[in-house]
Amino acid sequence: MIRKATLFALLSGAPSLLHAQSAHDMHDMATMPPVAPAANASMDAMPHDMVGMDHAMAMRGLLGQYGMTREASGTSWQPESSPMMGVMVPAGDWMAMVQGSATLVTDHQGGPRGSDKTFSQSMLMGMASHPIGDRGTLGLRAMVSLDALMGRRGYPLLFATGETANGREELVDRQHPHDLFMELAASYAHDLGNGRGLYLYAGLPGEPALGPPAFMHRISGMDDPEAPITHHWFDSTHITFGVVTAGFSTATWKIEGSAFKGREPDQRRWDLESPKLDSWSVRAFWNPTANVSFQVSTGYLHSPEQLHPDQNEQRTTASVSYNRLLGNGSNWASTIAWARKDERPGPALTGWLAETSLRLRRRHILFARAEHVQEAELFDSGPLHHDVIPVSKLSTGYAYELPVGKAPVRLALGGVASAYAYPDRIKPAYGRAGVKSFMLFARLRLADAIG
Ligand SMILES: [Cu+2]
Repeated sequence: MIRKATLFALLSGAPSLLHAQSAHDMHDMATMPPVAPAANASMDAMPHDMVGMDHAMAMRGLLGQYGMTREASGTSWQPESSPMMGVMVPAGDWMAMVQGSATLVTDHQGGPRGSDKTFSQSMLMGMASHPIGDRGTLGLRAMVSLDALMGRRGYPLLFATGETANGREELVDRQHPHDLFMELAASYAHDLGNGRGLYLYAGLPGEPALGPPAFMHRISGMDDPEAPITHHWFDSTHITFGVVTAGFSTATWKIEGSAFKGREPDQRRWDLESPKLDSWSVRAFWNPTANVSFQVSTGYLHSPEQLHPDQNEQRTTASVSYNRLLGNGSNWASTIAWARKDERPGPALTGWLAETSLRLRRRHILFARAEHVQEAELFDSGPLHHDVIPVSKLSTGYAYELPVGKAPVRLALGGVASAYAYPDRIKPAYGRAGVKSFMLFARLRLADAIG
């Protein structure tokens, strides 16, 4: 996390990105409350000695007239008080930022269907914006991942389903790797005045207007090295090969619609896939205060699964995220989300998720995630094939985070443990009782600390 103070320092022409001292000098500024949306959501309201008018423009979001900390993955919103992630890069009259993390994980999933694996997860994202005329903003985003190094079968994760490793079998009790290209997107935003604006976003790949911000990009979820087992209920569309989104926003709410490719990425994770616009979604966000973000969305996914090409899906989600800066490098972020997948033809499957992450004094990170989901893909044959099976999972974790020298990089060392509840009829497959899993991890993240 880069502290807002560091950001101001960099924008004000601090000579070196690696000059960590500035963060300490401006510690008090870092605990400043975030910009209130009601104040026209701009930095203009700030005292002039903190950030000049020129730089105020650079702090705005890519897609609208509000602080850039409101923007999460794709075109999604999060609470504007969310800590700034990443490192600002001086780039002439462009505003540019880099985000990234790399995590080494040792994974043990318990019970007869569990297994062990050590693997790496990674993400590097660059974003840049440039004004066009008086009222326009051009935005560019590129995000890559080396997750595919873990192999096509991804990593063991009990009760995770979705996508395929070989084009023939479903991945079950495994989390698929993410594609090398997670996002290559461009946007144009047009300021209509009074905090209102229109925007257009296109990506190959990109993220359509469906679901809450993707788990690895939302503050409440990014500390947990596990993917949620509800990933294919909420945010599995975060890498979609072909997306066009248009939206309208005000200071506190927005509505947007997407046309996109319904098919999930295939098992070849290193390539770009051909685009299509055969699916649609609509989504609304309401951020009534800097600390809260509500989301509702629904989308039609045409033939999402390569192994069930005749099946379509209507996916509906609702979520609320809450973030609070606690001062002294502490922050508390939480998300509660609900989703329903109507498989057509097929069952209607509900998923719930609640997660929270508490960071204390830039050192201690406590996080937890609870999920409840109706699964229909755990058994690909036998009497339980296509049975709808309710599964609950609870994960709790801790990490100790420390700076790495004077670089804007933080090292976190931590672990997460998970326990489950599931019906008797699947106990022969998953274990009688007390199945537990854990992961130990070491993560480097490009970031300073929380404001
Ligand atoms: Cu994913």
